[in-house]
Amino acid sequence: MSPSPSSPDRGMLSLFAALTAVFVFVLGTIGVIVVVNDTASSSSTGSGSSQVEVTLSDFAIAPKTMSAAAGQVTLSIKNDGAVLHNVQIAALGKTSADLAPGAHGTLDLGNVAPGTYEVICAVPGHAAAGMTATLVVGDAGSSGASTATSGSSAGAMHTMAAGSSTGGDAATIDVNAAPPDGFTARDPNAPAPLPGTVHEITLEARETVLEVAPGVTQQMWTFNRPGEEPTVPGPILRGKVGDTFRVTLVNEGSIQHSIDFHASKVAWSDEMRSIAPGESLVYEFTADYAGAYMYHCGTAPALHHIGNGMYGAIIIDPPQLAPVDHEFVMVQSELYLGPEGQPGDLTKMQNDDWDAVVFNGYVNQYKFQPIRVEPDQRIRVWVVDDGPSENSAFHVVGTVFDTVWKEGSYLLQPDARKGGSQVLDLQPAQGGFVEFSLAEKGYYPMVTHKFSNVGKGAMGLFQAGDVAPLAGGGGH
Ligand SMILES: [Cu+2]
Repeated sequence: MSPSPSSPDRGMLSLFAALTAVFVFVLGTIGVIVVVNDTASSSSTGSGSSQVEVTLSDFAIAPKTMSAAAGQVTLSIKNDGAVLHNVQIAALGKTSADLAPGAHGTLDLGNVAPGTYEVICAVPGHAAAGMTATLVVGDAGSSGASTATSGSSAGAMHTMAAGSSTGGDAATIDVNAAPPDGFTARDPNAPAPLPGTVHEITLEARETVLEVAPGVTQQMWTFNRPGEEPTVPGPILRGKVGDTFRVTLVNEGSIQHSIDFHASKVAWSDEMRSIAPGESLVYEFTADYAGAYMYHCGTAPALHHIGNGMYGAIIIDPPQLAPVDHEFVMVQSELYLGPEGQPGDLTKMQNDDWDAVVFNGYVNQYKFQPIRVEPDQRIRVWVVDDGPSENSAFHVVGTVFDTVWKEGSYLLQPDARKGGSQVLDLQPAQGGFVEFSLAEKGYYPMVTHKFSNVGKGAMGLFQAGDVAPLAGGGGH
């Protein structure tokens, strides 16, 4: 097995940190805008030097307010957390190296003028999770240094969630905008089950700028097979009950990541541990249970890693799965936009304040490129709700499901009772499939029937037979 950066004890700390991050955030976040005293000369010397002890944890910086005399200032930093952290004072242009759990480091700030400076951990999401503090240099109060406290305004939070103090405003989605020329929707077809019974799979974790809606890009955190483009959701894996999956996760990113297959029974503190950039681990399990399962990164704050795209689906077919004409996969998830090209906004994730709900990672993509089938063909759609936080009421307008399989069990199959189903209801991390046919030529919208989300990107179309394109290149 590969190097283990976290012992079980640290893992437990990490879980606790993940579970409490939201509370830490609520109690601990103070946004401070730095305004350095204009009258203090940066060339002043001879004021002596000072060293400030700083302790990092998941997810706080202690002390919350630190002070130093004007002049040479050095931070002596210890990471008491279970994941990588650093220290950044953007107003001084200073960022420490990433410190591993248990590691010490120093950050030489140089000759610092009197003033009040915002201190954060610049690992994405960590500032929004609570890792902010204030450094007061000199007698800032009486020397005329001015400070401005922004409190917990949304704007300040957005900046912090991006892990940058130059982030700017969140990107916005125009749900009526058409994708750019050359746009290709993600292939909605379900892959065939992997051949054989032992599956050697490598997944790379990385941070990648992807388009998530027409004209809108975000730095998504992703899984991809080697040599393939990173996507959100990650690759759809598929096998049979009894198959062994031997997955090597390689962290090709710049922050820690991990993976958690809901189809497996393994120790959370071993296979699901977080690994640092450049590290890898092997996650092996036998799929003993049929299901349409979520997989995801669980690195704290897990909400940020999942909300930022680190999820996919692994399908373990039930025995005697009936033949159909088409099989598709829809992964429903939310988008919480940060500034253009930057990571999603953890504060929005904490508040269930999504900007979009999407099928297979892109706003309304199958509205603009309908999924082509023929009338009366038998269609199976696997649906997995990867959330992180919103449910799904999967519905196809203009048809009735005659087969529903949810969370490992058939809820409905064709028989003499002639039952029909209108919605596959899924909570976050649930999955299943529906089967149906489309009776006539035409277009059939696919939605989550939680209708507030339809206008936020959770809309696609099936096209049965040759029919004229809809006005505007899609449906309504
Ligand atoms: Cu991750």
